[in-house]
Formats: sequence, structure tokens, C-alpha cells
Amino acid sequence: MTSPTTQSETLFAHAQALMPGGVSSPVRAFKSVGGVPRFIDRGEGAYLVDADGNRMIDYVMSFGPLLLGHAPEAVTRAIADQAARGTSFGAPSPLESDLAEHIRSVYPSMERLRFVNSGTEGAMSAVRAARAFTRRDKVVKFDGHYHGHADLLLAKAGSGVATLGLPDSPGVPAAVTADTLVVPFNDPAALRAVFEAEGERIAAVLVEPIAGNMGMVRPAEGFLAFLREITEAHGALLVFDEVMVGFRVHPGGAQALFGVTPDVTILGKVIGGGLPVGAYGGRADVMEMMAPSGPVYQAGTLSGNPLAMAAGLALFREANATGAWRLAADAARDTAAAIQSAADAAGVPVQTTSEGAMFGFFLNANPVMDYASAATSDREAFARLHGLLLDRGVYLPPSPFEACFTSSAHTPDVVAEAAEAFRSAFAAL
Ligand code: HOZ
Repeated sequence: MTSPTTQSETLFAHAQALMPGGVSSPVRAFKSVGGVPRFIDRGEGAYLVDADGNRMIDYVMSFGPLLLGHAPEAVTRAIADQAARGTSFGAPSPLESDLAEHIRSVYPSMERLRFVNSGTEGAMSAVRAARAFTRRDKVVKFDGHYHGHADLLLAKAGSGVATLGLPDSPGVPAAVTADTLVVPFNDPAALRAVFEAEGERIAAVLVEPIAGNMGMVRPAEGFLAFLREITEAHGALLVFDEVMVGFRVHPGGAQALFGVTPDVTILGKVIGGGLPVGAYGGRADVMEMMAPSGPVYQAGTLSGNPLAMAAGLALFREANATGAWRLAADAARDTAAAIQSAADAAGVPVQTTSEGAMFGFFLNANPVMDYASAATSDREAFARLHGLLLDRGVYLPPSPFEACFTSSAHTPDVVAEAAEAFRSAFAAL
């Protein structure tokens, strides 16, 4: 039943001679699950096809943006049309305002926003804005939350560093993270203590409202509302990093789902329909700090790139017209249920969760509330399960510390096919 990997092996060997670890981003090197990373030839709807011709149901979906599945006609046509009109201007285009208007209609808290090229850029720019606005330096983040790889936020950052077992990252000077205060997720007492000690120096609290980079971990009841209260009480800003959950856990993102309004929001790849893009935005008085309105500098030639803007607009138009979010959400709920029932039947302890078009699971007998509990999950069993599923035509994120994503192309038939693979894989575990 082992799927062929000869082509991926050859391509991986070639890539390793050219790029660190053979990849452009560490998690996809399969270090934590073993085996050869599948080199992808193409995506088709809910499926990936690798260089050996293996066709796999994709539950990564480029870590979020592909709400319509791979290569949806509406998006590829919009990209081709725009490419014929120019791929980069280094000057404003009306597409930026069109997409900004759509985003603001869904995220009214983003009174002003700026496009950047990735979630990482969005997070570092949001922190710069918050620091300038509050005239304070310290930033609070949560253990296991990932806000991209900017130096100041690369402290206990979940995701890739957790996957690879790195404490954090060499190359980040201690002085740069000295103002980054890390507290456990879902622990109001710890946060209260930090605010009691440092409240007047804290510019912002950054949070993934549902964590998606230490596996998928929900906020405890009332935790986000507590963040809103304590930041307001101390004159700090609340920043929601919705790079993973935006347009995913709810059509209006996590802030609509939980009814908590942040001061600043960071969005990522989903607003570019899978092309490289990000944005940060929020209260007008905070965002007007940014140049050229205000003195805070942040810039980029490819920011607001017309291809990415056109792709994002096409994705949202098509998703609205086809009810894509609901279809993807049904698929996430049903896939999580299939995992739960396959694990139960095999007697494997599992914790599953889904919200909207996103789901996750931990091979853990106990509920997961924070990074410490996520880290007690059975990583070795996850690695074996990952391989068993690849051989059965299901592609999960190659790390127990990533979340899973569906699309409207994950039809009930596709989910039924995946459910059969889960049954067989858990039985073989
Ligand atoms: N941790 C990243 C997503 N949450 C991984 C991105 C990638 O390797 O493509």
C-alpha cells in the first residue's frame, strides 16, 4: 500500500543541494513526520497531485487561503486577466481600494488598512504602529502563538520552531526580544500579573484568537473578552492576528465569531486568494500614525500587488456567490467527526476541534488549552499516522502543531473518501 515516492526523492535531493533543508519554509521538509516531502506537481480542487502521480486529499490548502480549493477558475482567470494588464506597478491601482473596501465591509474594526506581502510583515508593522501610538515598547504574546518570523515576535513561537524542537531561534538578539513578554494562553492570572508589573509599559497584546500554529486551540470561554478589558484598562492595544482564522472560522473572522473587537487586525494569505499578501489595519487614529499620514515608516514595492489584489477580489466574489464558506465549514466539521470516530474505533486517544472551515486534532487523552498541554500530545504516533494517511491518499500538515483546512471543493464524497482513509489508518496505527 506504500505510495511511490521516487520522483519526490530525486527532487528533494536536488533541492537539498540548493536550499537549506531543500525547502523554502521549514515545516514542509517533513522533519517531524519523517519520510520524503511530497513535491507537488499541481493542485486540483480538493486534491494535490505530486511528482510521482499520487493524488491526495489536501487538508493543508496552503495553510488557509484556498477556500475554493486549488486553481478555481474564477481566481485563475482573474490572475490571467490582470497579468495581461501588468503584474506590478509600484504605484496605486483601484484594485487596492476595491479589496480594502470589501475587507472593511467584513471587518468593520479595520477602519484603515494597509496591504503588505505576508502575515509576517503585517505583524511587525502592527507592532510598530502600536508602539508608536502608545509610545510604549513592551509587547505581550502567548506561548505557542506564531506571528510570523520577525525577530521581536520569535519567542516561544509555536509552529515551525515547535515542530523542529528549537527553543527559539539563534540570530535573534536577546535585546530584540527583551521587550516581548510571553504568557501562557488561556491563563488570565498570568496575564494579570504581567499587567500589574508592567502595565504602563505595554503597547499591545497580540493573540491568535483561535490558535492555529500550535495545533488548533480555542480560547477559553470569556478569555478574549478579558483581553479586551485588561488592555483597555491599561491603555494598551489589542491586536488580533487573524492570518490563519480570518474568513475561516466565521465569514467575519474570529472577531465576529466571539464578538470581541480588537484595535488592530492582521490578515494574511487568504485576502490574496493564495498569492503572497498580507494586511494590517484597525482604528483610524492608530493607522493614521503610518507614513505618509503620520511619522511611522513602513513601505514595499510589491505591497498592494495588482495580481494579489485581483486574486483576492475574485476569491471573495466567487465565495460569496457560491456559499463556499458554508460548504467548507461542513467539510471541516464532518472531517473532524470522521477523525474522532476512526480514533475511537481504534482506541486511540484524540482531541478534535473544528470551527468554521478549519479543524485540528491532537493525539492526546487530555483537553489541550495551551502550548504546554499541546506539547504532551503523542508526536511519534502523529508521525506514523501522517505516513499511513499519505499512503491512503490524504495529505495532512506535516506537523502536529499546524491546523487543518478545508475548501468548498471538499464535497461530501471527498470527505467520505477521507473518512475511509482515517478508519484504515487509525486501525493500522
Ligand atoms: N507555520 C506555517 C503555517 N502556519 C508554515 C508555512 C509553510 O511552511 O508553508
